[in-house]
Amino acid sequence: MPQKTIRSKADLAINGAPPAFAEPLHVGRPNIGDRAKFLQKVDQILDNRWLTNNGPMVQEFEVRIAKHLGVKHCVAMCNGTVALEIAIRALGLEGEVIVPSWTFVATAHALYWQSITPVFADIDPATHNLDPDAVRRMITPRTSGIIGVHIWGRAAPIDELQAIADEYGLKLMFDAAHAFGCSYAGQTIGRFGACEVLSFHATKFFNTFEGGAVVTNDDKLAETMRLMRNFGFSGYDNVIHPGTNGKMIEVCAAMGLVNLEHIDSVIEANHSNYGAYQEALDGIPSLDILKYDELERNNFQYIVLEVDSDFPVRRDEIIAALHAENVLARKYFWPGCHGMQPYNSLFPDAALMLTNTTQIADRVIVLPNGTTLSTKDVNVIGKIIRQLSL
Ligand code: T4K
Repeated sequence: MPQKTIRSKADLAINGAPPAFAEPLHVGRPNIGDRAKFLQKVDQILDNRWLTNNGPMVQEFEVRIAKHLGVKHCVAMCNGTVALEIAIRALGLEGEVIVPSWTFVATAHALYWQSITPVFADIDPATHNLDPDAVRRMITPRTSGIIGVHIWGRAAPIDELQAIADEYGLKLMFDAAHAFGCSYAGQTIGRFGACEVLSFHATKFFNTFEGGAVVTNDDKLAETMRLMRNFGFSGYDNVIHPGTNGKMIEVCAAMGLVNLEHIDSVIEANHSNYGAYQEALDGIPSLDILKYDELERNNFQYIVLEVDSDFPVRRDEIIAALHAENVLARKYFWPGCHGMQPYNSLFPDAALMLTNTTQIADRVIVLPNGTTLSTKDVNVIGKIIRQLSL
């Protein structure tokens, strides 16, 4: 609940006024479905004494997710990062893999963790997604694949990336951590490339506490990943493949099943807040709110602002002013993976090829969204930013 009215700069917390919100507003506050139904499922799990290892909740969850996305297989995992690692290994990626630097660091780490070099390609500043021409420029004889990321839930240039992959004989997969419930050319994301990886982390608009999945239409790939996530076991005492522990636990699947029932209302809340942000920020010069294609399905989870250099205060000052008001805005994914360790030591000159990434990284602000945020809250956040623009 907002605490004050903002009529002038003197009403801002950076100028000594009390904060607009008594409690912090987070980016990625979890959306939680029917608590009673969830607790009932937890009781069921405890009664069953079946807590993990492909239990009935996980099996039901996989069927429901696959159906929801219209794909043949959903292989549920303990989190999105392990799902990426397993997909990368199951596809046999090696040497170098082209990825955007403009993504959460897990995309790059999932490769590096397996001694594969992430090669960062630049993005299209209009979409924040991989620029196909930049991808072409980064191909070498060591390149084995491309991981496209549907950043903010807006689809990567899937057809162009597939054409490049086909031309050069590369594997193509997608990090769809942001894109659950989104579409590309009217088709639900989840069916593209060799496979797509989802994250159901607490901060995602649909969560299973921690969780992730690889979705694919490839029977063989799905079978391999099922083995890999459970130490390579095929029945008792019979290990037929190298593997790890990537299993989703029952209580996470239960959370997912309950939250899945509420998914439409979460998207509705996100969409409505997004509209409220558009109105609240309308007409502020040198400030843009990232647009979603209304012809596609979106989850509207990410409210992304871009601040031009001629905005009266710098991006970091806006963030500081918002934090003073208890609005914990973020600058995802600054500075880009290439600016983080170990990549900035390994590739100290990477920024030369990543001019759009660097520019975008210096401009973005991500604002809170979700079912815990009200239109009133959005209006107050809009007023704070408007005062900063004067
Ligand atoms: N690929 C992409 C493109 C991704 O964005 C991600 C994850 C992955 C792969 C990997 O998927 P996972 O392995 O995570 O399933 C957060 C999340 O931890 C991460 O899942 C997510 N992307 C990333 C975009 O955001 P941090 O380091 O920013 O998290 P943190 O702890 O700062 O939390 C964010 C905000 O949410 C804070 O203000 C606190 C609030 N919060 C957080 C949690 C966990 C809550 O209010 N309640 C909570 O339970 O990475």
